Amino acid sequence: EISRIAPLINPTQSEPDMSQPLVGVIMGSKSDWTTMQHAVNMLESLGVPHEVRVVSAHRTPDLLFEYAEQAEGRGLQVIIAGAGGAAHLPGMCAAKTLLPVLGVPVESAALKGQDSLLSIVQMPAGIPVGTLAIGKAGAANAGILAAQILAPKHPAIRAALAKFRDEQTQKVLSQPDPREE
Ligand code: RP5
Repeated sequence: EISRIAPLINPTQSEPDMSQPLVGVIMGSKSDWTTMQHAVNMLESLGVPHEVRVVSAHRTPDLLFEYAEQAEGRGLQVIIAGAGGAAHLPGMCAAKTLLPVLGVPVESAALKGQDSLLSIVQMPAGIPVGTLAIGKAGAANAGILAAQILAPKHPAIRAALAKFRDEQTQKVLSQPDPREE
């Protein structure tokens, strides 16, 4: 019966406090920003409170452990970790937290990010990393997926996601001829 189905949105749930980050976006190097900015842009456009940090698994391993261990206690609910090459940042981060970790393989110069992808996606059973596509698409989708993880408890984020989907659909439908600008 319809009446037994809980409403999709509970109006009593509070809107996100923008001063309390819910998503931590970390990356192995400043050089990853060109890619990872697409995750951050998506979080911004969906109204998801977030923070951004360079945390390197091999150059600052103690900082990585500290960040991952403290993330949940600081109120984060999802971590997006981008790295390239021997990209162990997402996996090591996931090993030190119970928060869901989304991994973004950054496109490397030598192997076009296939090294990053395989390093991140091939986690042994027990410590999952939700791995996205290489590069810009993966970063943008990590931002969207983080918002989708948060959406059930945050009606404003859910509404932003619904609007984003609708606008994306309308954009395609309104330009059926690919030759038109
Ligand atoms: C990884 O090594 C980083 O995630 C980056 O993608 C790659 C290269 O880093 P830089 O040498 O540009 O700092 O740790």
